Amino acid sequence: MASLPQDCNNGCLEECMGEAGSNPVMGTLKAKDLIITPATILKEKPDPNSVVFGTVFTDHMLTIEWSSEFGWEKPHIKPFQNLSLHPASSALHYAVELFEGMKAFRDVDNKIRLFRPNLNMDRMHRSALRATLPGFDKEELMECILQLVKLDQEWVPYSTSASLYIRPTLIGTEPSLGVKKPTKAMIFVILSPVGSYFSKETLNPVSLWANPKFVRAWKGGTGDCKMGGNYGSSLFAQCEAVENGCQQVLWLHGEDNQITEVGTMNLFLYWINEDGEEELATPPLDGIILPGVTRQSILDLARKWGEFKVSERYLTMGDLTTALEQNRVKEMFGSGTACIVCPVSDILYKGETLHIPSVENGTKLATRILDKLTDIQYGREESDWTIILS
Ligand SMILES: *Cc1c(COP(=O)(O)O)cnc(C)c1O
Ligand SMILES: *[C@@H]1O[C@H](CO)[C@@H](O)[C@H](O)[C@H]1NC(C)=O
Ligand SMILES: CC(=O)N[C@H]1CO[C@H](CO)[C@@H](O)[C@@H]1O
Repeated sequence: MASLPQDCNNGCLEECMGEAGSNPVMGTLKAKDLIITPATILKEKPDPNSVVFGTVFTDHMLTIEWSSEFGWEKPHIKPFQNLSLHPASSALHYAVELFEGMKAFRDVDNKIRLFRPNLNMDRMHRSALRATLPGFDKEELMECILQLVKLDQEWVPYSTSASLYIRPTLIGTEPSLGVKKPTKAMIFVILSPVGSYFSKETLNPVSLWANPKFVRAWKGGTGDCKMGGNYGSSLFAQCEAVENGCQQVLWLHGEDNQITEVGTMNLFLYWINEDGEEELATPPLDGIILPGVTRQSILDLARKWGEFKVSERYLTMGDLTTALEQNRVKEMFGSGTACIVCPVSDILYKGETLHIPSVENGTKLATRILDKLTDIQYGREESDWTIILS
């Protein structure tokens, strides 16, 4: 730390206290100011089920520049192109950066839907403030994103197993090596067609590697924000998981080895709890858990069903091993936008493989959730959780 140049004795405190982007005389983000420069050459659209996740992009992108001096500039939809950045840009040095992940779905009548995008905008705004990046009008950004998807609507796969992944990003572009709140920033949004995660009939289960020597997030940290640094620093553990024959990391926390998340997914345990109650449990949002839109949707659904207890509670490796010994575990699964639900089959922990009987128990709950959420996303069921592109 000592070697990093610090600017905090020349007015940083004052600067950090100001509410970024809130000065009414400065430019505010407005969708009606959109400048659209259409691409002249359109790319060939691939078969979404044969592309590797996140490697193919559509014809257009959205960019919006910000400075503390002028606020938000006019949003611009333009041909997909490389960014030109100052090499000192703070996103590149200090990970002053955050992102979102959401999807657009095409139904059998060719209507295009987004799933609870307001929750992504809320989370993006929270991440921005935590990263000292500028705030923005969430509805206006949403409208700009809708216009981008509309322009590239032919890229939303004609398939109810594929979708168009939307990646909003906000980066600090401060052209300075000083570790400080950026006075320049940029939002950009890119789109990528993605295939189905599963071959539908079978929910492929994953094996997990649980080793308390790595920690994903801690109280007071940034694990509850989708900030880029959280993910770059998780790759080393992910590589060890693979070296140990597992597919993903089960992130543990604390002396009691609390179960927190799996890879970049939230985690659910469906079991008979210590008190003999049928329960769907997921760790509480105490600052170390990323508040997933899928997580929230699963909690909302299960509470509405009212068929079993639904809890946001701590779960430790000890709780899990005892429950496994006593045959009380029904299913365990991860949740996220990419796969919706992803059953867990095994956990490698302290040199032993714990088998989770998700598949033996029919992945009944995971399958029910998957069916329900995909019915909503692909318009087989009308829901106020989706917005339709007009
Ligand atoms: C994005 C993410 C999730 C899942 O969030 P969704 O909004 O459901 O896609 C869960 N955990 C982590 C660490 C994530 O980055
Ligand atoms: C972007 O930059 C890379 C690396 O220089 C280059 O290979 C690629 O062709 C560029 N892409 C576009 C769309 O200009
Ligand atoms: C709680 C529950 O239903 N557990 C069952 C899950 O599957 C295993 C293996 O088939 C059974 O032994 C459990 O009873």
